Amino acid sequence: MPTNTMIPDRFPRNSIDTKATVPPGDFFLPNSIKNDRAEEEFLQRVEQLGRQDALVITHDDADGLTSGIYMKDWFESVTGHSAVVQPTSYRGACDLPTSLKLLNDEVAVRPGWVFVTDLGASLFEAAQSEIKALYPDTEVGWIDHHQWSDEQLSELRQCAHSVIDDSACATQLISELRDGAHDVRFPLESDGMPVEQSDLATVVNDHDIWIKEDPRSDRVAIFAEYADDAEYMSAALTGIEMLNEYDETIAAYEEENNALLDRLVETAVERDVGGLDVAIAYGYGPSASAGNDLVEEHGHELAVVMRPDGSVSFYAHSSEEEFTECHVVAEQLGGGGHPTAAGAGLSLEAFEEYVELWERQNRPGENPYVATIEEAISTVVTETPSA
Ligand SMILES: [Mn+2]
Repeated sequence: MPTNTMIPDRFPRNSIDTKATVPPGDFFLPNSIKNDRAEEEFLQRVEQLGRQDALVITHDDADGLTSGIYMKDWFESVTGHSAVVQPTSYRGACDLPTSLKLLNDEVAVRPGWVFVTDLGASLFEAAQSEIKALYPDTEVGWIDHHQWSDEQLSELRQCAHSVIDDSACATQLISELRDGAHDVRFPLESDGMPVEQSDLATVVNDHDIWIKEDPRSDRVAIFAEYADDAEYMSAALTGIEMLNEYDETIAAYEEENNALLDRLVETAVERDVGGLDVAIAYGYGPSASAGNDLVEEHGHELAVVMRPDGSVSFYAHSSEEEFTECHVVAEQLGGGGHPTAAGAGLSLEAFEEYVELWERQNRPGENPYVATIEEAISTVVTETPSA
């Protein structure tokens, strides 16, 4: 099957409108092909490693990519051996459990170390049997800052060296460990984090744990989101200097992000659903920022952002003084979340269904899924007597 050439001219992706409404090329590939490709790439990466080397598996956001590349840098500088980084998403192709299974089943020479950074307890549960099967050939070190239950932590400690601490993001935890400034001991010598990297770690932390005091943190996040993983990681290795060196690249990504944001907010339609003032936006882009603008600045009680891939997000005022049932609406559609931010996925079963949606791109009011979403909202609104 042809790969990139299978996207016809009918689906260009070269303007803000098309970037907002046309899914990226590989959206049209069957999952089985996406999975095979990701697994093949993973195996090629890991086959370069010897017994003394390390594999780092991490999340693919700013904190994940930065912590992954800093873990590699730390390991390589204190051991003199090599490490490779495998960025993954929670539900994407070749996720953590799949990667570890491949390592157990398909790789002839397994690396002596696997480090996992910025990935949470749900993945540990899914990968636990593979982690146990790696030992004693391979040892595992896990650094994370998400919520873990006591039971999960005690299971983790039985099969891995763990640093689970919610006081700072994963990148910042690695910075502290490498500086010898963390209470927990990790089985790698603390040789001192390069200052430039510590400075970037502070900015990543500001973003990742929502301190949001440093104006540079949004630039870092946008760079991580829009650049290729490899490009971002090689830039992050230079530390805070990255923001100067890549100033123009980041500015271009920011411009695109802002244009996508404006488009989402400007094309949103207003609906009254069971007495609730709802704004419905359609398109790819920074959906949390768009949702935030629609409720906080434009005064809607609930913002709905639908994407061409069938995913949909709900946002309400963070003050929790108005609508606080976003998670209940999302649950009606098979998703979930929090009272003021939640998400779900509508199933686009056929290609035709997608095209139908795409052709109505600039008219969210006519979108065939709006009725489904409004129904979910109105069920919740009628069940909840207003305060
Ligand atoms: Mn993180």
